[in-house]
Amino acid sequence: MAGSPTTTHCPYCSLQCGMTLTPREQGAGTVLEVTGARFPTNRGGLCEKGRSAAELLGHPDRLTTPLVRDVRDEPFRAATWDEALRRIADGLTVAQERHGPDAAGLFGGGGMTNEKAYQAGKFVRVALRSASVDYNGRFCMSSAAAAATKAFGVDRGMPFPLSDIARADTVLLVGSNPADVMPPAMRWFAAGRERGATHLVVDPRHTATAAAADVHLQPVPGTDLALANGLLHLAVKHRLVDTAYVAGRTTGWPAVKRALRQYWPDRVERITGVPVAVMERAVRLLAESRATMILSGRGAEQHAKGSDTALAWINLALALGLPGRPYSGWATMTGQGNGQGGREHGQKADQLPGYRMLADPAARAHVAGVWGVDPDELPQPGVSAYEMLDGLGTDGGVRALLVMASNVAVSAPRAAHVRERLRSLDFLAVSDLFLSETAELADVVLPTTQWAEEDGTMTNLEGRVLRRRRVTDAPEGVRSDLAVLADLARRLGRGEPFDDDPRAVFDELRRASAGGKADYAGITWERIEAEQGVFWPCRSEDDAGTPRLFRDAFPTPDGRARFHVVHHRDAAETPDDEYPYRLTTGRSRAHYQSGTQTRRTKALLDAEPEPAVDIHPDLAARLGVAEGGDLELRTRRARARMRARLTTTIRPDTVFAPFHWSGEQTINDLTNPALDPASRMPEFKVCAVALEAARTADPPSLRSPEREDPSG
Ligand SMILES: Nc1nc2c(c(=O)[nH]1)N[C@H]1C(S)=C(S)[C@@H](COP(=O)(O)OP(=O)(O)OC[C@H]3O[C@@H](n4cnc5c(=O)[nH]c(N)nc54)[C@H](O)[C@@H]3O)O[C@H]1N2
Ligand SMILES: Nc1nc2c(c(=O)[nH]1)N[C@H]1C(S)=C(S)[C@@H](COP(=O)(O)OP(=O)(O)OC[C@H]3O[C@@H](n4cnc5c(=O)[nH]c(N)nc54)[C@H](O)[C@@H]3O)O[C@H]1N2
Ligand code: SF4
Ligand SMILES: [Mo]
Repeated sequence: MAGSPTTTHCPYCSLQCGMTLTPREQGAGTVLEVTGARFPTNRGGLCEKGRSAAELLGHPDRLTTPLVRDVRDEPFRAATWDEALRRIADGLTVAQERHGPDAAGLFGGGGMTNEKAYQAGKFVRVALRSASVDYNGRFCMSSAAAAATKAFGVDRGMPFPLSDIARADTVLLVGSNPADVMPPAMRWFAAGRERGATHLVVDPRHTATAAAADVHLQPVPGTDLALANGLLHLAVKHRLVDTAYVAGRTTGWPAVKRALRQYWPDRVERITGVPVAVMERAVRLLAESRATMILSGRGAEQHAKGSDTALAWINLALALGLPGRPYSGWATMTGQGNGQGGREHGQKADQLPGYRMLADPAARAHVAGVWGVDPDELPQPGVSAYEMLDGLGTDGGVRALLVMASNVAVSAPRAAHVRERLRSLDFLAVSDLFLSETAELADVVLPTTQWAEEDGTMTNLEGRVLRRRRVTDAPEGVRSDLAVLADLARRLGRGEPFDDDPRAVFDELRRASAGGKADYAGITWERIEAEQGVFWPCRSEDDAGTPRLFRDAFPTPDGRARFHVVHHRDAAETPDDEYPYRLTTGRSRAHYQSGTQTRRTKALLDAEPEPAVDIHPDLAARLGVAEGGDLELRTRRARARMRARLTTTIRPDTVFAPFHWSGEQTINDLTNPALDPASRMPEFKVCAVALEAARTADPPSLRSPEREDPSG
């Protein structure tokens, strides 16, 4: 029997491709067949991750019962929900009694629905009365978000629909590799090129995205800021600045113009390694086109100067008069499924729902009113994600932690240290679909629902609010995070009852966000279905929503965008005699994030069974490493080991490794947690590394001094 098809969205990235799930009988049971749906972002296209997503619904590793243990090194045993939740409530309460309210905390994720993200922030502020909440979006979007807020007065990843890419005449991608990370989005780039558009890519690797483009600028990792300033210096020199736009729509240009004098082309070539002639060509292409877009990705942003780097590219966009012009502007390609919504509704340490700021008295008063608490009872902003993890188990730090929808044991910088901090906690609870590397360290593990088993909303990279639909029942014994947070709030006995119905929570979120920057007040589930998603801000039910921002004004007090003076500085670590090369990290096409999901998917493991380090053949020859040979990577923090993939697509002074793997392939054991002062983003994208052909006989203890615990 074939059941009726239901349309919903992919569980993975922020493209949130529309997909249709159709029940089909297979053997003894029913499986869901996945096909692409004609949604405005993907028009029927799906990548291999989306196509294989349903494999995980009935996966044998799936957690279907809460797990507990009394002693960390003992095996888990199955427990009832009542016991598991009682233990969590006790763990959180005891920590607060002993060490104060902020000793209990929550670490969230940008993959959660808007309703869950909202509930998580409310749970910490109202039920725990704690300041200790932050989430993995800090590792993802925070630099671009900080820059956009400073320059434009609002942070919406793309201020225009994705399909506008096809209408732009020139597109520059900086540190963004959609060919691998959002393959169905490539149709819009291809359509643009068919119309004659010119595309430029800034990436230390000649990626699939760069290969499809017309111009590739291949800088030293961590030098994008200098490159942007250098391009703007040339724009000034060649009188390519849009002076009418600068005078009419911006403030702060004279100081930036003065500061740019230091970025003469030869100096910028020395810093970045990009030849002056290539910069000259690039700036002409950007300035002399009718419609130009600058699209930013994690390559430019995941640096200790990531927010200033994003500001440098925004300066260039403003000087060329792009933001608000048709099919033009600066945008960042948000990453996680709900990376955008996840940062709007209050799981970030300094934010409240609707993109309100927790430190703002008016924002506190509004949200406290919706939550039925006194504004003075709301905590003040807490610390950022890495700072929270680094302080776990210490004086003044979190002692009892609930991790929801993130696998920090693999994905946080200096991850071996983070695992050690997680082990030092008085109490750790993790909610996940599988026993992730973080869950392996916990006292209590909660099994949670997957995308096709729940209703809710997600906000994609365009700021379009979508409906995730429940298609199938969750396995017996599994509960949604929404219900878990409501139950825990009841057990903690503080505040008014929390709802566990996603629609009721969404309606509450609409009220909490009303009047804020990310205003969802006018968005209803019915409208989302009728209109293929609704773009925020949407202030009332007769407001059509806002697909394109900045046409007439910027949401700043004076309506103008702001230039910022920003200067190049070295990465937190630069190569030296001991660590002579640069390591950069990122994604490969078949795997997703910490790999909890995709390392369990047969189709994806077949496509990419293990990780590899990209290394230039010249460097490999110097090290004596052959194709497929084992390479040992060593930084000031730890060692890792991976196979070498020899490729001329990478600079000879730099290696690239994916972060999707665990065990001795945990590349984040090596990465540098140096933080951006404004966004608190860690420097995932560059650190100094030593490389050596690995001797296979090395015992594991010699390979990884920090990794004493075999579970790490
Ligand atoms: N297959 C797959 N797709 C994904 C994900 C996944 O894990 N797997 N994750 C999703 C998420 S959460 C995100 S945030 C997005 C991320 O999407 P992207 O930002 O496109 O992905 P990354 O691979 O992290 O980085 C992009 C590029 O930055 C380059 N780079 C490294 N250092 C530098 C530098 O200093 N300067 C510049 N200009 N470039 C540099 C890398 O070589 C890489 O090609 O992808 C989303 N989609
Ligand atoms: N070296 C390096 N490190 C990086 C990056 C990089 O480029 N380089 N990129 C960073 C970026 S951009 C990101 S976004 C982070 C992501 O890193 P993580 O936060 O670790 O991302 P995921 O692997 O998506 O983790 C989500 C976990 O939650 C589970 N899960 C999925 N949905 C739900 C749900 O609804 N509820 C619950 N309770 N669990 C759920 C999944 O099984 C998975 O274990 O990694 C960062 N780390
Ligand atoms: S591009 Fe992203 S949303 Fe689309 S199918 Fe692939 S993982 Fe899913
Ligand atoms: Mo991300």
